[in-house]
Amino acid sequence: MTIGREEAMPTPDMLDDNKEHSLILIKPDGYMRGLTGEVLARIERKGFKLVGLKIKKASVALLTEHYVEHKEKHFFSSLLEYMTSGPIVSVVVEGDRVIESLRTLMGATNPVLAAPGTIRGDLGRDWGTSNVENIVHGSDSPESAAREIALWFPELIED
Ligand code: D4T
Repeated sequence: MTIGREEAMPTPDMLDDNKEHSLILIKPDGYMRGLTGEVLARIERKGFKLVGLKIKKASVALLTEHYVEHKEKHFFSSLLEYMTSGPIVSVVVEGDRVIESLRTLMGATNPVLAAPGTIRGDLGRDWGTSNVENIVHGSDSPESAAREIALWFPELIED
């Protein structure tokens, strides 16, 4: 009997607690510019595994939770406007030291300052808008990753 690919590699229905995970978002500018494949390819070529993936327009409630640490900042309302301007691709990525590795791969927050070779450094720029359009988000610590994955992928988390 031939073993189908599905049988050989089942879709995860829960995350392995023993592995490190990061939540990546391809933000509306990245999605609308057709950079989803490029960003995912860079993550995969780096050697990490995609274990959750969806495309949706995020609600203000979800984004307010996601960016709760910035709620009082002057740029919060323009950040919400930018993040609701189109669909977002949310991704759970798995692998050793994935959080730190993906922060390095993404580059500095401001794409004007991000180093060449990074996602933001190679693909981002200033578009003359009031918000920083920087293509991707990546969790910045294990605590943030756990919180963010529970928000964007509650179905992958054990109760
Ligand atoms: P995210 O969280 O989106 O991966 O980005 P960073 O981790 O690199 O940066 P951040 O949390 O400091 O900022 C979150 C988000 O807010 C936007 N932003 C930030 C902005 O519009 N104006 C600003 O002055 C700053 C600091 C960009 C990213």
